Amino acid sequence: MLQFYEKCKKAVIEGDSDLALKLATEAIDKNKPVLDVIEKGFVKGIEEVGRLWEDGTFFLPELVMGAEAIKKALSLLNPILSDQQTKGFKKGKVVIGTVEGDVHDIGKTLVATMLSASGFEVYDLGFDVGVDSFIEGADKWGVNCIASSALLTTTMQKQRGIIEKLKERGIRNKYTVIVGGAPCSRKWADEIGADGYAKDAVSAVTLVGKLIGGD
Ligand code: B1M
Repeated sequence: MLQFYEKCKKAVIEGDSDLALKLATEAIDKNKPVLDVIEKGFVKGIEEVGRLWEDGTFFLPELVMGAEAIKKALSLLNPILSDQQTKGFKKGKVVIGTVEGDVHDIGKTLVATMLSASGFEVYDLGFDVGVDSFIEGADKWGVNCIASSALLTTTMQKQRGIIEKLKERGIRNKYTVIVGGAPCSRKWADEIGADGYAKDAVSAVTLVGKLIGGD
């Protein structure tokens, strides 16, 4: 299995979308554990791409190609992930998105998929989502939780913006607010007054379960 994960990782590092898609198809056909294939294979690949980009080995085209390769694989694997989980009654409603000015949506989509696979009703606003859109969505769908993802140290300030706007409107207590994304931390969540922080998709499910799902 390790060798298979390595192949997935390599396909993303090489920005080979066709191979990534082929490996995702093989994972499904051979009934491999989809979450492991994503996290131990494809995600390791995009993390390495990020590292190589940071140290100057890769340039923007390689970063984009790596992102396209993992997105191709996830377009097949995410729906399967949902189907593999048990679907029971809906535990609560969550609106999720990547904050304004930020197009990183791979991790956010994984979190959204895992939440809906775990029984939450999820409204995914996509990426580059303005503060007002989060709040309008929350209001429109009557959600319990507003979840925002930020991958840039600059855009994470928008997570603070969501909380400030809720306070300004006098509705802060109406929603549970959680944050996540690579530059975020428990400390950041405390600093901005969020109700919770999760470091990855699996802990996001546990966190939301504790906060709104009655777990
Ligand atoms: Co960009 N990028 N990028 N990028 N990119 C980072 C984030 C960076 C760390 C790379 C680096 O320097 N090593 C760096 C940010 C530096 C910083 O702010 N300190 C960076 C930069 C600088 C940029 C640009 C500015 C580059 C440029 O144009 N010069 C630009 C910004 C564009 C913009 O947003 N305005 C840019 C662009 C891009 C691409 C478009 C090419 C592409 C994104 C494609 C896409 O998402 N559709 C991209 C990618 C792929 C990355 C890296 C390599 C990988 C991100 C990723 O998908 N990881 C990234 C480096 C890295 O993170 N190692 C990098 C895999 C994903 C599964 O993990 O998103 O962390 P992640 O999600 C995890 C957890 O964080 C958590 O759960 C997920 C699953 O376990 N999580 C949550 C996420 N959201 C959550 C929400 C929750 C709970 C948990 O609750 C609400």
